[in-house]
Amino acid sequence: MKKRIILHFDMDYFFAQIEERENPHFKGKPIVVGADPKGGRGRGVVSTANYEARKFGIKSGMPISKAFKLCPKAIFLPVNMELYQKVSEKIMEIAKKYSPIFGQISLDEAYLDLSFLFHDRRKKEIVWEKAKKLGEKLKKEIFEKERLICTVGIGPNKLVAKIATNQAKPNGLLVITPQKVKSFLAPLDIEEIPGIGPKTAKRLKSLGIRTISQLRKLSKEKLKKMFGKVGERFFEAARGIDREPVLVKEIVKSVGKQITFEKDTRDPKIIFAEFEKIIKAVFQELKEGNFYCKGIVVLCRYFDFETHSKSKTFKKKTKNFKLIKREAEKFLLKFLLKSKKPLRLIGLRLKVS
Ligand code: DCP
Ligand code: CA
Ligand code: CA
Repeated sequence: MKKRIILHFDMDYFFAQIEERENPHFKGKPIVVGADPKGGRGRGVVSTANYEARKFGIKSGMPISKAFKLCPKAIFLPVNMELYQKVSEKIMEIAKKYSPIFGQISLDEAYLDLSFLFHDRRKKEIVWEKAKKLGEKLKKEIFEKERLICTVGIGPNKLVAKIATNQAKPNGLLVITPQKVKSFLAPLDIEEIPGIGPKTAKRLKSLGIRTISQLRKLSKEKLKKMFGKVGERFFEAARGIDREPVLVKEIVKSVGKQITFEKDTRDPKIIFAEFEKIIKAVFQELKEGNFYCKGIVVLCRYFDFETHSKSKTFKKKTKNFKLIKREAEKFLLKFLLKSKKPLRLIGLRLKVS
């Protein structure tokens, strides 16, 4: 495979940082963006928190009631998605100019393939030095135009670039040249490898494997036996190998809404009435964005946090409210029939174009 240079960047504490920018008097104080904590009785979750709030142990995805317990004096703000989306678009417009091979993977992060730097036939070291300069320039431009900080990771592939970003957070820039890949990865926790979540990590840790260098002791066959096809990817990732190209394809756009019931419920009247409100709100967004709907995802969380989703892609993209509503309600009904457990949350997302 041809030698590559990949840059990855990710905005630091994205939603909370935008709120800090919009409200300078919040700076230096703990900020939590997410559901309404309702004095500790709120039932939603934390979207993100700034570093001051993280010092109290507050994290993305945590119940908002727990965040409130950890730091009641934090500033709790609702999610202003419209604003974050606008800011995201501006940032991506800036980043895109740095390479024709640009792949956005979420609101606040993207990869850039900088391999064109190799075309300039000078020494290899100079190429990596130039990549670093581009990374610095990107950070500077985002800060000057948007007043927001981010972290940049640069490496010979997406895997190493992304891990470099995570290691350099916040407001950092880390370049891992091919010669340094193995020693860079060696001491890191296995969970730094994308795809190794808490469950996989637990199985590996039961074998005494905590770091990436320890992971290298397992053969490809053993990993394949344990985890199937992804096991092979873990084997390669432990050695810093990753062949995934930067995909220029646009990220799937979607519009959606979810609600957490005030009280867990099985009452179909309440459930379908709330769902109808969700459908209407989401359909309104579809209209405002002048989008077509390509498919739907219905989400349901039972009282014990067990979460399921059902999705469907339409044969033809549509704007037909009745059709979308019927399909969405069918899925919701299936969830109600599948289990007798009360529901905590329901949601609907439309894939659009
Ligand atoms: N987000 C969310 N719910 C989650 C995780 C993230 O709503 N469970 C939102 C809020 C984040 C944004 O997505 O600001 C980007 O997610 P990141 O994982 O990149 O986290 P942050 O940007 O907040 O922090 P970091 O500085 O660690 O990247
Ligand atoms: Ca981020
Ligand atoms: Ca991110």
